[in-house]
Amino acid sequence: MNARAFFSAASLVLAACTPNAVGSTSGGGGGGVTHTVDINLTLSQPAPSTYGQTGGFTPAIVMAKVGDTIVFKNTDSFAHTSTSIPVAETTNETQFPSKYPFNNPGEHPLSQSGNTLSGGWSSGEVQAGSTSQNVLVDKAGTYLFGCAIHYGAPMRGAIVAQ
Ligand SMILES: [Cu+2]
Repeated sequence: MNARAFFSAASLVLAACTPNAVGSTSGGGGGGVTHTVDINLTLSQPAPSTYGQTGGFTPAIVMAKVGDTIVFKNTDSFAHTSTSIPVAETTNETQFPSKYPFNNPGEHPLSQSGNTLSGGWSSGEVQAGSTSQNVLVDKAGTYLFGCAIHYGAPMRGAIVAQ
């Protein structure tokens, strides 16, 4: 790695730790921390990950512990959702499905439902400037999610809970 590349990498790490940077972790005390995931299709460009292409969410991969809370904040200028992808839709449970995964019978991703990782959730439409319901990190595992409006963009992310 040359000096310039190293400096860029170091800057990214610093940005990730700055309280005002998009996406943040706060709280603590008795009940775990709150991870705020920024929703912004323009800001968060597609990027490769072990789960396939992510995009639209920052951080795209959230590392969390059981007892933590996840909230999704829309800093974009139009509506998005954060909607869990049913495990049955994924490939080996670790790859974003290529086909739209949110049209299963009884699923209404544009309405808010669920508040745990293991139970599945959808924020419903989160308007510009608004924040989703709290989603509890209730069980260890890998949870893939996406935006039900712009899944193909791609707008996809993952939560890894330990
Ligand atoms: Cu969207």
